[in-house]
Amino acid sequence: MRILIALAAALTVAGATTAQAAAPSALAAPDINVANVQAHLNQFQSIANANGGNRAHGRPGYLASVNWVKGKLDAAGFTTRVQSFTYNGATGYNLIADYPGGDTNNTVMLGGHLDSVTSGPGINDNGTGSASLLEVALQMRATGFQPTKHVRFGWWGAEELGLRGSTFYVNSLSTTDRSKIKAYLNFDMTGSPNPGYFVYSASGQPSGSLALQQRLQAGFTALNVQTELTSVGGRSDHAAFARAGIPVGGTFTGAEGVKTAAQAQKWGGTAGQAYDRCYHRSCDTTANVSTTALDRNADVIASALWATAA
Ligand code: DPN
Ligand code: ZN
Repeated sequence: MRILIALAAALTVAGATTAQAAAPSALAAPDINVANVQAHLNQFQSIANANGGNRAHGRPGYLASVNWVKGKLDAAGFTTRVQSFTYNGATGYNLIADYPGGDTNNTVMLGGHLDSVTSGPGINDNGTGSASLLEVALQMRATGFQPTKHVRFGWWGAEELGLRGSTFYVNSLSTTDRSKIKAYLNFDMTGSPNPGYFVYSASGQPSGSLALQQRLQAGFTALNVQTELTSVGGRSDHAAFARAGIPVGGTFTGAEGVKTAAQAQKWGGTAGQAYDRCYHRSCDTTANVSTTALDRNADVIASALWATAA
């Protein structure tokens, strides 16, 4: 009798385990569809085309980019806010989007800059990070992800003029609100045409950054992609968060730097050539993107978010 009960219990457990394995778990990060990310990039390109060829601070293509991303997030149920600031005699905008739910005392933030330089449409720099973050945000809702922690996204203005938007945002927070942000992940240039696979080094960053670095590395390992650590220092929007003592991390596929022979061996592409030959140029269009790098980084963003906010 006892044995029979134990056997029945074991069968039930086995059945439940099988059912769980067959159905997608609510906790597993989704595989981000790169075609959706590319569709967002096409939208950024169209916005630039319709607005004098760029999406730069103080130009109409920037605000059009903000409004378009905001519309997608509003439709998906995010709580959005446009934060204005002034720089160089022009109004700049940060777009902040909160995913409903989760413990706001334990907030995870992800962000990237939405502005381009004036010389081009800024599709790799930084349509890629912007579009990937948007798609990951939309997939949170689509998959019904209900993390324990609160999740907030930021699309920053005027990065190209000295990290102005992200700095303004961090400075605008009270000490209390700043302390509620437990992690910040930054994505700036994730589809370079001759890509490297770089993860921000936690060395010299606030304590807690190493866990983020390792989570991003694990995301690439799961895709069988080797990575290198890079010290991006103060070159992107994580800098203001790091200065405030918030753990930071991020990924990067390279800008004006040149791919070495050893890197071409492990990643493919062309040694002796820049990761992005169109960096800050008019040719930074939708043609200036590695779909493979874009896809891998979008998947890594999702896996890091699902693991960090769980
Ligand atoms: N932030 C990029 C730029 O505005 O030109 C370059 C960059 C991105 C550098 C990420 C390092 C890391
Ligand atoms: Zn740039």
